[in-house]
Amino acid sequence: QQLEADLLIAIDNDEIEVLFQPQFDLTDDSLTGAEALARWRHPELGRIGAGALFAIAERADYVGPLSRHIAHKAMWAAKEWPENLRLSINVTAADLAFGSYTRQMLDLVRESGFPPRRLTLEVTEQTLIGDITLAAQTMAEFSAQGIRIALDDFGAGFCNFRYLKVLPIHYLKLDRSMIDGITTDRRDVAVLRAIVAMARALDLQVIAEGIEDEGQRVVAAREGCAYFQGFLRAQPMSAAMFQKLARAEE
Ligand code: G
Ligand code: G
Ligand code: MN
Ligand code: NA
Repeated sequence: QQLEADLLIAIDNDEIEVLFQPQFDLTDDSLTGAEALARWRHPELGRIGAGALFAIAERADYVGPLSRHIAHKAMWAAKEWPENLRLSINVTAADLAFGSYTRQMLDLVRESGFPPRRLTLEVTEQTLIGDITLAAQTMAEFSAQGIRIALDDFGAGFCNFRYLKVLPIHYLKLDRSMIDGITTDRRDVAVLRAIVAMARALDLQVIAEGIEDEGQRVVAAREGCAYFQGFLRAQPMSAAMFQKLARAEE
């Protein structure tokens, strides 16, 4: 297909864009870092989102190079940030299953000079379907270098609570669908409360994703979530815009 062929030259043509969505502390509203989100600026089709981009990459057998390119761009941007800020990068199933992924990521980290202790890898449950022992091993190798792991989109799929027991993770990132109803439905608050209690017992910090209004921010803070990300405060933005925001918040 044409798109797959286009993708093979997209990196060289610098068509892969990495945006940054700010993340904030729920106790004092301070900026804590950003999640890197990829888009493809296709010369004819315009902007292609990350979901479609990775589906095309999968078909082109090009997930590895694409992921490394995104991680490289994100880390080179992030090393200019104030040193209290963290960078989150998304990880796919194909990444984790790839034998030399850990070594290649750690090489990228070293080359970029971005401190590994300020890096978080966001892993979805869907990513973990397959060899859970291998995933745990890979994560432990990252952990040993100071890199933290977030379980992303938590609550969106089949929550396998066993993951929480066997994986060396630091953050639970609640899916937007877990947040949507917390100002309107008592059951949503009950579920949130139970998850935060469980997270606390497991020494995990909770990140609330998709906070769109002040009411949701207040409830998430009151219920003990540690961090949030959402359109209430900021959309994904260019590296230059994020850099400006970070300087202004310093
Ligand atoms: O920002 P957007 O709505 O396009 O994101 C859609 C999904 O794609 C999100 O779940 C996000 O985690 C994922 N995603 C965005 N950027 C990347 C990336 O660089 N790598 C991977 N593996 N997934 C990404
Ligand atoms: O699943 P993951 O956390 O990687 O997904 C990030 C995606 O969620 C991005 O595409 C981002 O644009 C989107 N997102 C972030 N905050 C909000 C929000 O407040 N509302 C909505 N609708 N989407 C959001
Ligand atoms: Mn994510
Ligand atoms: Na995700």
